[in-house]
Amino acid sequence: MYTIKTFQQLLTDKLAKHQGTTVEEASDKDLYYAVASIVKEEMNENWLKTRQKYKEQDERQVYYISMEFLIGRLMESNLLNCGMLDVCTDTLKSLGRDPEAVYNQEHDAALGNGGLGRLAACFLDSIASLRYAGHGSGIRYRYGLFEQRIIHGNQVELPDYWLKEDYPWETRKPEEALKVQFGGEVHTHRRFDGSLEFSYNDVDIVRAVPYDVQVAGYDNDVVNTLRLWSAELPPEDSSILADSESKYYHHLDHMHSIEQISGFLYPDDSHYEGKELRIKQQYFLVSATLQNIIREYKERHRAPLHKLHEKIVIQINDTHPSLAVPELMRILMDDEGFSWEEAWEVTTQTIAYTNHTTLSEALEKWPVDMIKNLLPRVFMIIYEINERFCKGIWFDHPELRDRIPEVAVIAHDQVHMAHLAIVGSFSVNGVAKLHTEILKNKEMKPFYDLFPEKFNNKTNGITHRRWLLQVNPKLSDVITEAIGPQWIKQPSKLIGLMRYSNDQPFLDKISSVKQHNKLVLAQLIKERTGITVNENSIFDVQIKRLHEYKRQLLNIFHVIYLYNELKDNPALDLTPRTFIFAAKAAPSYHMAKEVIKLIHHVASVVNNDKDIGDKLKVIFLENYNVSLAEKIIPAAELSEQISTASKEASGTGNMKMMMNGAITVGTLDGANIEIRDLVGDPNIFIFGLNSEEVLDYYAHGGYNAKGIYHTDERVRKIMDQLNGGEFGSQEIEFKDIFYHILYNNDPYFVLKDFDPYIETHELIERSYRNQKAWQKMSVANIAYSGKFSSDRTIHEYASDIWKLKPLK
Ligand code: 26W
Repeated sequence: MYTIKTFQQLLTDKLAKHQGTTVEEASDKDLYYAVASIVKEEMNENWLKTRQKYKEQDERQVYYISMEFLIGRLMESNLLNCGMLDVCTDTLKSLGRDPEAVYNQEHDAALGNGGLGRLAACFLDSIASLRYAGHGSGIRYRYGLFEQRIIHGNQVELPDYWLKEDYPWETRKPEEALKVQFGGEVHTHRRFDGSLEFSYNDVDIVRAVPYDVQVAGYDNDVVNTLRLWSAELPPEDSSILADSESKYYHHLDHMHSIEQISGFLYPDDSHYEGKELRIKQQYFLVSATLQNIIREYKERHRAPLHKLHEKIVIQINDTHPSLAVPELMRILMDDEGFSWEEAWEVTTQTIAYTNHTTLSEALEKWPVDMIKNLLPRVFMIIYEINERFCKGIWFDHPELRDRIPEVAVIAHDQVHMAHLAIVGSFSVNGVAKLHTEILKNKEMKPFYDLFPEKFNNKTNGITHRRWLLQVNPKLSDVITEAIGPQWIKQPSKLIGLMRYSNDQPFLDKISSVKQHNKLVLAQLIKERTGITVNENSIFDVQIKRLHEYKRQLLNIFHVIYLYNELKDNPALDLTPRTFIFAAKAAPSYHMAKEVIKLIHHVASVVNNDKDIGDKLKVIFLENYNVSLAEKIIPAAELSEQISTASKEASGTGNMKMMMNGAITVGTLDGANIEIRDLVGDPNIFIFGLNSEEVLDYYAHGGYNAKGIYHTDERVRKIMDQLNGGEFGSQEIEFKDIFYHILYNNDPYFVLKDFDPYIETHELIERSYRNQKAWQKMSVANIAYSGKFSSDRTIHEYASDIWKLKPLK
């Protein structure tokens, strides 16, 4: 392994050879590229070896298809997994350079919206670290998730052109490009043997070019691949000689529309929109991935494709890649000569589906005409899948006949992607216990009645390597000092920390690490916002996408309530608080943007009120992304997980903050329930309606938001302040929020949960005053967080769904 001396030498050579510069002259960017090139070379050899081993051992492999991989920066995680993080950091320091400034040169790769995309990235890390043969497959969007700026409290979106500088972690593989077909007309011919043949007229051909990103396992020499597809004009089309201006422009237009397919990531994860470009992206990803899988299978095996499912399993991340079902059918039948029955057998034993949301407005349904025009052959297959499925129910389950419209793949001129995914796969999983139960007993009940064996739960997880070891080195050291380093490979060992929950010197270390991390965050806040926060205040953190169901509004109502209390009674003995928010709203999500604006306006009133001083501060950090999360999470003391019960499928930020010693204040929703089951009620603050109560209100009514407005003075005051423009100016009022809550009857139960939320925060306040008790709670949370490592999750996927054995 490297020493500072040998690493220095390497770096010097790299700088000289590649950039023609010296350590002294080099910019941070030069150093960044030089280090990246060292790491990439280090991984290359193992990359090759890993592929060879997979070939030799010929075990089952998984392909994880996802429209999103929110990988963030890769420099530190690659260095860490290759065992070079410390030596690299020390070397840079020894050269008088700031390692963080060098690492920060990397543009945060935001090829995802939030939870679902970050989960995919954590899974890749765990798959490689556990030595599984797993490949990620996604899209190389030229523009990632928009960059958020706040102007006068309003979110504005800037394009995220993350590829404007060389991306050192990718390798373009043009020789492995494939073709994906869109549009055209299908003609059916009958062959002599009676089988059908399909030919096409006037199709548009798109070239799918893979860019491979290495995924290094932790300290195990495994390097897997994340393959990202880019859409290009096929070379034979680009040599067209235009003999007129209009032809030339038409040609450019055509090229542009093809390149658009991998042009940008759709930034909306709340409301499904039937945009044609989006379905093009989905089919592009799925078709390229499946052709690639079949090609690799043929290279590796002499066995016929009838055994595909014995060697390959495909996990689809939500319904976004659910065209994998008809596309695999198409390839097997049209290209490989399978009968329908044979193709169906293989397809439904190969594909497994993960559901990430039960919000009806996010469920994908595509207009039949759109799919028919864009993917005529695929549509024929979907049509046939639907026919056979519905007929099957009619004849085999007469008791379910009147539920056919509810479960049909095609109904009311729409293709229901979740239904397609369930019917076409052998496994359907939710992402936390409660979520899976809601799928089985409510959202997807008729399917559960039909195929109970398909349904299973896989509670989410996060990679503790990035989210603890990498982002919180000081805490990691304290942990290792106490229980040894085994937790790094076996995170369940963190439970050993419970032995120290009465050990005052240990508790002191934990709390001084937190204090240090708070100071670092306070500095960042100062740099980015100009606001000085009290580093002895409670750091109360809510960081996640902005959604009504996540209820940032409830949090800001609490802030307003405290502000009002302090104004009424300046002598109130209150432990100072810093409320930290970060959140992006989907560009078209009006209510979410109103909440961002409200947070800013409340912040400017509270932060500038001399009576309040540093008792309350409200901080909104703009442009929330993976790198910002890495800076906030180690400093969090309170983790706000306050979704309307039943709405948050799992949550993963809750796990990240718990692992870094924050205490959760939350509803009984998603994985919060499993966190509580582990740490026990004394180590978590649970409040509010539970999912049964919420679902019962939705089903039977009985909730009256106006009633609360009229009876609870605190609520009425806050609402009237919004309506009266007290947190704005004459032009800026928050009437939309006011009317939405009162006249749409507060669909997310903000007012209903207000009182228990306030009461719980009062309890939190009292608990925080007993620092020793708080530290013990913090340790319990870290100790029990091992279960939420994505290593555990991936073990479960590998043993229950994928049936994979680790590489020897
Ligand atoms: C229609 C476009 C669209 C795009 C993305 C709809 C929905 C999505 C995702 C399903 C949203 C998402 O990220 N869901 C989150 O997935 C996480 C990982 O499983 C869970 O932890 C979160 O609770 C869930 O909201």
